[in-house]
Amino acid sequence: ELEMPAFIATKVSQYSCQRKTTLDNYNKKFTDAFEVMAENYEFKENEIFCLEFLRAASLLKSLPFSVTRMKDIQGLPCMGDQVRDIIEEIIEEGESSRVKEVLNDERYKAFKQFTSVFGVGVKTSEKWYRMGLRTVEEVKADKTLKLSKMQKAGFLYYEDLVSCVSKAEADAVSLIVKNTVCSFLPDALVTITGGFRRGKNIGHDIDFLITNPGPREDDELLHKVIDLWKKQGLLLYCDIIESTFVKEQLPSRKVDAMDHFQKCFAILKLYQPRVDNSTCNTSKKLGMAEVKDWKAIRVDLVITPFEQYAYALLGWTGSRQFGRDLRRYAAHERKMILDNHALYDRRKRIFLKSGSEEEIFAHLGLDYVQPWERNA
Ligand code: TTP
Ligand code: MN
Ligand code: MN
Ligand code: MN
Repeated sequence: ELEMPAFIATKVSQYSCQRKTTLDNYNKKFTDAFEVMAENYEFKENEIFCLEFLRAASLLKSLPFSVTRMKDIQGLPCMGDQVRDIIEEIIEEGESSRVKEVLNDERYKAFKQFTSVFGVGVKTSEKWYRMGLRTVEEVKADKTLKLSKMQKAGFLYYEDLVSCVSKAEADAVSLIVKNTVCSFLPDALVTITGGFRRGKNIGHDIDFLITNPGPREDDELLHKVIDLWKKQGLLLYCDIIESTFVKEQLPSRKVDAMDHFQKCFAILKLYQPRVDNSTCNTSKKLGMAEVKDWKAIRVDLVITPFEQYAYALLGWTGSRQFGRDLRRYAAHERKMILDNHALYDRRKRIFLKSGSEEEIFAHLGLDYVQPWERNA
C-alpha cells in the first residue's frame, strides 16, 4: 500500500482505461456504498446518477491506498458533491445514513430480489412492484403471472444460480465447452472471458468466446454444440440469438449497446460427484429422495468471426465500466468509435484492424492494460 503523498504526484485519469484496477481494493467500504447507490439509481432508471456513482466506485478501486481523510481525495476526478457527502459520512460515522436508507427502502429491497432472478430486469421488477409484490416467494406463489421461458428457468434453478460460480466450477465447465466445440471444429479457439479472465475467483456466470482461425466459418457450430448437450441431458436452458452483424456498418455509438454476434445464454447442468458419505447411501437404500448431484450454471457462449476476435475479447473481458470508459475515451479523446466488432477512425474514415488487444490499445494511443488490471 502506497503512502498518499508519493501517489498524488501522478495525475489520476477520469477514464478507467488509463488506470490499473486490480482486485485489491483498499476502499471497499466506500465502493460498496457507491455500488448500492448506483444500483438504486439503476432501479429508478436514473442513468446519470447511476454512472456518477459507478465512476466514483471505479476510481476509488484503482487507488493504491485507503482514503481516510477528505484531503486524500483532493484533486481526484469523478468526485461529485453526492459522492463527497457519502465519503465524508463514512469517514466520520463509519457508515452512511443515505446508503442505510436505501438498503432499508422497500422498493430497493424488492427490486434487488426480483433482479436476482435470471431473465428479470428493471422493467419486469417495476411491473411486479406496482402489482404489490415484494419478494421472490410472492412472485413464485402468484400463478396468474405470465413468465417468459427465461424467467421460468430463472425460478426453477434460482438457488443454484444465486450461489456464485467458483473458479473450480468455471474450470470444469471450460473443459466441457472446449471438448464439445473441438469435437466439431478441432482448430477452434475457445477462450474464457468476463470476470474469470480478469482473475476473479467467483462469478455469476461463465463467459466464453469461440472463434475459428482460418477461412472456414461454421454458422452451425453453436447449434451443433447445443444439440449435443441437449442429447446428453446437460442443457437446462438455452436462448440462441442469431448474428445481426452487418459489414461496413459503423460501430455502435451507444455506450451500453448489445453486440451483433451469434450467441447463446444458457444454463448447463454441471455434475458434481459428492463425497460418499453415509447419509447419502442411507437415503438411497431407504428409497428416500435422491441427493441432487449437479448444479445449474449460467454460461454465455459467443461466436465471433476471426478478424473481429480481438475486439470481441476486449469487449467481453470487461469489466463493464472498463468497456464503457474505453468507448468514451475513443469517442471523446480520439474521434473514434469502438464496439465489440471494430474500431472506426472518423477523421480518416477507415476501420482500424487489430489481431490482438495490444493493437487496439495502440490504435487508441493507450498504454496496454492487462486483463487483471481491468477490474474497474
Ligand atoms: P458479465 O458476464 O455480465 O459480467 P462479468 O463476467 O464481468 O461479471 P460476473 O462475474 O457478474 O459474470 O459480462 C461480461 C462482459 O461482457 C461485461 O464486461 C460486459 C460484456 N458484455 C458485452 O460486451 N455484451 C453483452 O451483450 C453482454 C451481456 C456483456
Ligand atoms: Mn460473467
Ligand atoms: Mn454480471
Ligand atoms: Mn455473462
